[in-house]
Amino acid sequence: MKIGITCYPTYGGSGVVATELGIELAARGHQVHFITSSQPFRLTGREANIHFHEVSVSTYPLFEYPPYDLALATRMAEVADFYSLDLLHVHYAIPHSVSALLASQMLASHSFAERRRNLPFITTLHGTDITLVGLDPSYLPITRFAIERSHGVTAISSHLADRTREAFGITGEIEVIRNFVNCDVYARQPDLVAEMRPRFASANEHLFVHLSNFRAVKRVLDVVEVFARVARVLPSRLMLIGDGPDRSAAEHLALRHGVQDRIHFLGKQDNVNELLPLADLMIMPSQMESFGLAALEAMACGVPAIATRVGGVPELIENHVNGLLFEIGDVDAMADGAIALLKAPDRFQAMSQAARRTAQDRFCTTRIIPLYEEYYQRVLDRNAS
Ligand code: GMT
Repeated sequence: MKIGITCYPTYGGSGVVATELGIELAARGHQVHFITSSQPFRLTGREANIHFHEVSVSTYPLFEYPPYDLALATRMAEVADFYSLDLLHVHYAIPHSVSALLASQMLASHSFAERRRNLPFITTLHGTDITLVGLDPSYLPITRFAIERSHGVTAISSHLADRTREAFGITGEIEVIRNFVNCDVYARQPDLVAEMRPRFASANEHLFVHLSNFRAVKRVLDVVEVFARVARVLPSRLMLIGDGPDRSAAEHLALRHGVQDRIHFLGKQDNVNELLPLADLMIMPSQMESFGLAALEAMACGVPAIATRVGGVPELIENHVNGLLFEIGDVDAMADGAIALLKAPDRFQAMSQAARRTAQDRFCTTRIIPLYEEYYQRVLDRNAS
């Protein structure tokens, strides 16, 4: 198939899923065209079967807000026409599904190209496009409209599919295709761990990790609170991977607790598959997670997560089996849970193995990518005229 993919190309779960999906589809022989504002950060630019089309938004003194959505719609239509794309797959509803709708309508009309073409588009909902941004009164009607007009809609968890039906009154089909991880790339390689771990923790210390875009919804301050409590009892270090609005507040809190020297603020990192396996436990105390891709990536590396019982997280983490679940903001219970687990090596080992097994058995690329291929075919068959 010839597939156009649009996503936010910078750091963030939806962009990661879109990029990894493109890479996996290309490896299976599909031609994948990324139509994005810059090259997605997990692409090297050297992958076979992957093409990148930059959306450039020209500015003009009159434009207080450069019209990215229109430039994107135009580029989508041009690329679809020139490369005879079979479909577009957009990740994150706002504004990508609206641009795709426009592109699809442009291609169906005589005014754009001599040959009218049918270009179905699929919208994948990731979370904040529905739960936060999409519910903003200024975005809700257009988001609902573009979702309803999509030729296919997928959601990354059952929770998000239900939430979309409730909040937007969507009655059409929403296919649940959960997030995935490449279990060969995300895996603990003992030699690499032995080489890299001493940079972050000594042999007698426990190592925690948190990975996010440091937005309020991630509750990074709770990560520091949990870690500070653990560090009072057990020799420990913390790797904070990512950057965003709450980073400086996290730094101040670390100073207040006197744990600043025990925390590695690593900023944005490309090689998270090499960093995650170094840790013992992940901390993901989010206010909301429609899925929790960061936890899945850690679990594939045998690193269970201490997480909150929110959104789609319980579809991934089974409490006391492959991780631990807590109520939002209960940092004391999270710290106590982590300490108790780390003091019981057999229980910790069993949980680490269960985490890896969950990733392999339920969320591996080999299991999930065919679901996308089948869904693409279904949408194409339905829309063949
Ligand atoms: O969590 C974010 O702020 C980023 C956001 C995104 O779209 O980039 O993440 C959402 O999509 C991820 C990939 O599908 C999910 O793993 C996250 O759970 C989801 N975030 C929220 O629902 C808050």
